[in-house]
Amino acid sequence: MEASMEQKFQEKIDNDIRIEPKDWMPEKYRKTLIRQISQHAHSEIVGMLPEGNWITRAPNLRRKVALLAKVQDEAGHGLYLYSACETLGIERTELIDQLHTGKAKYSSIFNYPTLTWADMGTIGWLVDGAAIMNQVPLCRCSYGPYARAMVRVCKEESFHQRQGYELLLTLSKGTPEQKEMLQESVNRWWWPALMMFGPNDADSPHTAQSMAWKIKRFTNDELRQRFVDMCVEQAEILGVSLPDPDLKWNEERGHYDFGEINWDEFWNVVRGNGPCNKDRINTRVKAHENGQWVRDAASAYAKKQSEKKSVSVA
Ligand code: BYC
Repeated sequence: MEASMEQKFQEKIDNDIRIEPKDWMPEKYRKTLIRQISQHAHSEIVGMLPEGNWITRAPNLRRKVALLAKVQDEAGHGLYLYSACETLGIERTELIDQLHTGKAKYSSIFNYPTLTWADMGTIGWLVDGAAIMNQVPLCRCSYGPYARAMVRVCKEESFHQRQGYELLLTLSKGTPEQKEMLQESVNRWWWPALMMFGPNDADSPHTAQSMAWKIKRFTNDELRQRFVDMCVEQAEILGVSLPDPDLKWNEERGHYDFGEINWDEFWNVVRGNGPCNKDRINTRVKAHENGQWVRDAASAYAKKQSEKKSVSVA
């Protein structure tokens, strides 16, 4: 019985028919989606912290407004993604608890510190750039609510990437100190940005199954390669070098070759020992506790409204 349900499910996937919340799905598909979508939602929420640090220090009103809007967008992305995840039969409180207790992962990139103003531009260029590369194919993910959420997320991410690149372009035309700040920032973020795509395909336990289910449309290495190819030209326009002596065009492959990622550093950060992991989680837990009164007020209001409704129906 189960086998034929699974066959029908796979046929739908193979024919690019979306899976919706009430459709039958294998338990492993549901669990994989909960893992990936919640990790993604957590990344958006934790991702507000490195940039939030710089809102009060933005150099002018235009930059402050753009940065505020970007950080707010990320809160919104977290909320759509938590909602998409809840359609799989898990409560948001449980998801948030998994983040706070360290059971759920979030992107490694947000465990690095933002030391200079140039980091606001570099995050937009490289981190949002990598996010777009990874997320545009997710608009064609087989699970309907995730795919639909990603359409809006990607539109907003494109604005984030542009604001970052434009910020860096301004620095690239500035004083020698500004140019130096730009290069130093790119030097720190380049390798962590490449790590965002996850382990090499050979070491990725989930890729093969997620590709068969069309949750992922490209492998980690395919997306990473596209990202490197795209960045080289953009770096030239900015007049910065990318900190990789092995980066060079390979005529035969039609792609840039690049050096080996420091996977020890990657796994160390993923396991909770990066420069900012503890600080990020502590800050999130504190913010959540401080927001308890807002949740209480919202539930009290919702309860009052539903009482009023039931009185008027009666
Ligand atoms: N950091 O078999 P794999 C953003 C984990 S951008 C931490 O390849 P999968 C934003 C992985 O979870 C960032 N952990 O897994 C941008 C798995 O561990 P578990 C968020 C990582 O799922 C700007 C293990 O390593 N984007 O949101 O097939 C501003 C093996 O990996 C990382 C998304 O989440 C990492 N970098 O592929 C604000 C996009 N990489 O779960 C916000 C959606 C891997 O077995 N997610 N791991 O314990 C995806 O596309 C995929 O989940 C990944 C990983 C490509 C990230």
